[in-house]
Parts: sequence; structure tokens; C-alpha cells
Amino acid sequence: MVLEVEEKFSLMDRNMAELEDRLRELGFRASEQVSMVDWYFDNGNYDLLRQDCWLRWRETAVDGQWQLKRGQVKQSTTTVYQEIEGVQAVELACSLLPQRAEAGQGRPTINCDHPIPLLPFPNLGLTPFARIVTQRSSWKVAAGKFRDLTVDLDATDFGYTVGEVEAVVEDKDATTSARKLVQARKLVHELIQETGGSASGRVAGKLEYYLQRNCPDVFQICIDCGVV
Ligand code: V4E
Repeated sequence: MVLEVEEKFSLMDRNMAELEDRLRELGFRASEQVSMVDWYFDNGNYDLLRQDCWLRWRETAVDGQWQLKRGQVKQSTTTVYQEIEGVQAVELACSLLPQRAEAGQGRPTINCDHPIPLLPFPNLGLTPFARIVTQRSSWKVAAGKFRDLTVDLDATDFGYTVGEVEAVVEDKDATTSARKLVQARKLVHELIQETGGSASGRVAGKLEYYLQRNCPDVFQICIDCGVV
């Protein structure tokens, strides 16, 4: 199982040139900027997000794939998610839904002019409730203590900008994973501090920010269920 340890930091009040210079000083180099579109899917009762599960179709200029992020442990501002990709992501999502399609029908569906991605098989009422376009640059360093971390700098089509530091941990056995997760959290936090990001306080992710502004009723469900 692959686990992602991640923490956001705000870019809204940041001087981007200074931040990028600081990343370069630490040895990080940027990939080319990628444009990606995320379509988030759920049923009418939002049964996935109530379980801290986030099913999306992520497309770039070259390809697209299904991804499911499934919440594991929540500790302070750092989140840990299992990430599953491909058809397996949709299969797992469907296994978490009530097994009668009509239980989830009616909502949600966003209004947009773009063709909605097709699910690979009968989908128990899954429809998109958010569509987010992001310009992302990803930063990596080849050596040193931060070599397994990725820094993503994201700008959305609705004006929200946010950074994220992420570590990927292979979940082999419980003891190793627990140790690796603690180490990963520490490094993620340390890098955010070293780049001058806020050391405390929770920073909203893109979807969370989007829901808060565009779908307050869905955002309220997230709050009530403790998933944001
Ligand atoms: C809303 C949510 C999830 C869906 C993914 O949201 P986000 O982190 O905004 O996306 P993104 O593009 O950065 O994903 P990546 O490319 O890194 O895979 S997954 C978890 N949540 C809930 C959540 C949370 N509990 N805490 C924070 C800070 N953000 C989101």
C-alpha cells in the first residue's frame, strides 16, 4: 500500500520569486509547469467524502486517470492518505457506497460546458460535484535529507494558490510504517519551516477552498464529518 504524507502551506501572501529562490538554495529544481483538471465524484448523499474518501478523474494534456485518496490517520496539520489509481480506484470507491444506485441519485452535478468523464462501469449514482483546473510546478531535490519529498506549487482557475510538501511512504509492515510515517511528517514539517511557510495553523486544500465558496452545504457535511 502507498501512503502519502502531506502538508499544505499558504501561497496567497507569498512572494513567489523569493520562495522559488529559497527552494533553489536548498537544491530543489522545478519540473515544467503542468496544467491539470480534477473532476471530483460522489453520490447524492456524499457517502465517499463522509468516509474521507475522494474519488477524482485527473486529466492532463497527455492522459487521464482515476484516483482515490482515502484518509488514514489525521495528526495536526499533516494528513496521511492512501492513494489508489486506475480502475481499482473506482472499484474501491463503489465498494464503499450503498449498493443500490438509486440511493445516491439526484445530486450532485456541476454545471459546465465540458464533457463529463465516463465511469468505467455502472457507478451507483456517482456524478461530479467539483471541477478544478490547476497549474502546477513540482520541485524535487536529488540528494540530502529532503530527497524523498516533493513540493507542489499550485494555482487554480478560481484564484486560490497553495503549496504542498509531500512524502510517499511504502506501507510494508505496521512497525516500519509507523516509524517511517513519523520521520516523513517531521521532514515535511521541517521543509515547510525552512522555506518560510507557516509553521502552525491549518491551510485549506484546493477542493476544501472551492467547496467553502461554491458548495457551502457540502462543505458543512465535511465539517460535520470531521474530514476537513
Ligand atoms: C479534500 C481532500 C482531498 C482531495 C484532494 O484535495 P487537495 O489536497 O486539495 O488536492 P491536491 O490536488 O493537492 O491532491 P494531490 O495532487 O496532492 O494528490 S484528500 C483530503 N482531503 C481533505 C483535506 C484535509 N483533510 N486536509 C487538508 C489540508 N486538505 C484536504
